[in-house]
Amino acid sequence: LLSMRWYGIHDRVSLRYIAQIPMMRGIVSGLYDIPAGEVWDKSRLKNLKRTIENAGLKFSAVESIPVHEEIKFGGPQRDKLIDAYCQSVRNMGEVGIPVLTYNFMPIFDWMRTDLEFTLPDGSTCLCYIDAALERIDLSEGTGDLPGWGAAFSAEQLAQLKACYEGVDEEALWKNLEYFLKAIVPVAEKYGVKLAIHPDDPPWSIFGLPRIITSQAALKHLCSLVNSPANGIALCSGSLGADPAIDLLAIIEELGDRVHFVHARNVKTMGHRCFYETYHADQTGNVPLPAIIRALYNRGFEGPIRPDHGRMIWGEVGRAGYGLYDRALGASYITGLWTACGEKKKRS
Ligand code: DNO
Repeated sequence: LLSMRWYGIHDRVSLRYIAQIPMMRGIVSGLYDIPAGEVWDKSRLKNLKRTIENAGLKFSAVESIPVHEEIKFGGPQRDKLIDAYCQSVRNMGEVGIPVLTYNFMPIFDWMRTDLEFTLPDGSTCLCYIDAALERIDLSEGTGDLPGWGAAFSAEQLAQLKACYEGVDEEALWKNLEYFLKAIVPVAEKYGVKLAIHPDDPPWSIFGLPRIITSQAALKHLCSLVNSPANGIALCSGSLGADPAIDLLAIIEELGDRVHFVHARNVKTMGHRCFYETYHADQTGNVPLPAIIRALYNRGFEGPIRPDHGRMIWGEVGRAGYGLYDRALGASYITGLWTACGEKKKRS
């Protein structure tokens, strides 16, 4: 189900424009004003769904209900917070939204060091350079840290970081397992497929542990609670930033647990150094044609969305989430998908 991420009525990219992209069918969205830890209200989810459906599209996935830090570091309030999370999942299921993506990255979500990296053709894209990350000074808080949506003051950040002292990868896995044991049965019962988003980039940053960083990790996650509802979001760009990760092998091994696909491309410039190139770049790290074929052959029917695009044609907007380059990405995905069907018809 070809989908596009939409940030709600304040998104500069309107639902009407998204619906004009050929073959576009679904919307990935969420209630972005609700703080982590609070229940996502059923009537608000219903309203959002109605708005999306009025544009002729389906609400194909929630991205994301944030997992409260206490759940991740295993704080004293976690049971209460997990209950609230379960309630949001129930509400989603009752409203009829089939997929939920979430992540388990401590404190920071996706991270880049430059949101306007200029390419030779004059377009700009997101990029990550490890050495530049090391130069980032967090002593004043997160400020306008590239790639990071929420802002923390210096005190908040210090407090949070202190909570993670002693939380190593093993402890983080334990906390993830604890969380999954509570939410997977609820998701299963209410018809929601969970899709964990890999860590982006898939390595530790700012000294914090990151665990969803490899094929083995994804496999381990699936085995922690062995239910079809406990799955993954195959984010080709996040995983593709590490050339050691074989995206096709992941589909081969865990294809039945891939519930959501973020399709994009990256190009490495060195160790832990990459920029986000256009979707169709055959010289990028991500073999999108082969990935789409593998998904097609496995009968993948979940939402697939173009991911971060470059800023092209003078567009201004949310870095990675403009209309034009993502629309090109969507059309590229459509072309690849259609070609798989044609090939099948001929053979
Ligand atoms: C970035 C997104 C991520 C993603 C979350 C999922 O553009 O792919 O922020 O939504 O990690 O929980």
